[in-house]
Amino acid sequence: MTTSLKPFLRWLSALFTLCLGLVTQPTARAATNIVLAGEDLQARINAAASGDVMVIQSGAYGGAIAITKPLTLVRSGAGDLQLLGPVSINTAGAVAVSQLRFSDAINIEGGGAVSFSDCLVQGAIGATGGKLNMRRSEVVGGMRLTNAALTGLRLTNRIEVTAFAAPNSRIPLNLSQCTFEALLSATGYSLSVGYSKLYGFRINDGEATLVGNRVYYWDSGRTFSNETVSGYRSKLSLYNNQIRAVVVTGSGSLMGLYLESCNAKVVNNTFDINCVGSHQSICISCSGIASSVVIVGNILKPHNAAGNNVTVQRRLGFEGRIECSYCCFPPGRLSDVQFLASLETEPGYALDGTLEVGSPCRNAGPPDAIFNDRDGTRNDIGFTGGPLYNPANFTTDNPMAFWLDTTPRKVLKGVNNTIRVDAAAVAGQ
Ligand SMILES: [Ca+2]
Repeated sequence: MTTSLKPFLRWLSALFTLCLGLVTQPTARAATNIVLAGEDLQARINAAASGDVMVIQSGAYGGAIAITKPLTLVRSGAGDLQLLGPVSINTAGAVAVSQLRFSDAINIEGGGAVSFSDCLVQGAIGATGGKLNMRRSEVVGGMRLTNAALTGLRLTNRIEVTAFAAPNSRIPLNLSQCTFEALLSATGYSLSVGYSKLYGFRINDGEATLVGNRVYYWDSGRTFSNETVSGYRSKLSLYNNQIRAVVVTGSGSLMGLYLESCNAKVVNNTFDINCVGSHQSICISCSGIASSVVIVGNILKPHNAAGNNVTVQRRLGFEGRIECSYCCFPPGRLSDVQFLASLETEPGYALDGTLEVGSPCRNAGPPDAIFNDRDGTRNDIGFTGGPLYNPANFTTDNPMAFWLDTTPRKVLKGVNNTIRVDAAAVAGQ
């Protein structure tokens, strides 16, 4: 056997195994049920068999809807398909819904996999257990997850989203290219949030990786301390996030990142924290015990008219280690820590946060090649520096699929894996 054939034969073998897997699955015969406007949707759902597809004509359907078996609900026609009453989904199987508008709340139980594509949910979603998959959908009434996993792609949430599980349960919550217009807070979860817009973020007793996000906290007035991103007894990794906060009036500290008893890596982020009122603006505040905080290549710009601005704060009683290097902060800022190889000068960035041509942050980040920018030059300080900064990740409509032609077929967590792409997909695929 020639070496060049081996990958192909491995692929063929895998394909054969996959096909074998398919034919040995129970051969469910899903029927397609056409539901016409004016029909009793609940009665039609009751009459359908597990695994059936309901093709529902556009229109408004009243009454509460209960789904207690695996089903697929899709819209027929270009008009709005609206379910006016509350919807409950309670099955261990899979339910898939696409192009529906839900006027009321959705309650999900039973531990199954529920997916929404191109849906508008005007009420709240409550989910206990199981797994939610939401694509190109919008939720107006907020989400409350209890032990439920969530994968979101281009998911928009208009109000607060909370996820709750026992400490360090590590239930996955993965979001990319999403928009959260109010606080996203999770307890016990393992979050990965990439290339999304956030208003505020909080993790307790869990872990979170935030890459390439724009976090913008804004408030016209408040009377207590607040933080834009915060962690409590958690492990956090922040790469290439643009973290901005503006508070117009009020008293109390405004923080970009607040860490209490956390281990954190904070690499190549830009903090622009502006408490316009009379109190403190703080980029990073460290508190609690048993903490290790590594801060590398960040722009730290706390500012307000009163001049009470802190780059990195070590709060009273903090027990742990803080390492800061290759950062840039304007002159005259207060700090409780020492910075190594850093610049005390105006970072020079435009309104959108990207570096101006003459910015001193260019090629002034960590010099190790592993931090190099995508163009091969030395790391730029701030959110536009380093290998993970890629503005196209906010906009691509092309999902990518990888065939991992390695043995065994796996990608190691926490290790940089190189995936060679031999054939580019046709545009749009
Ligand atoms: Ca560079």
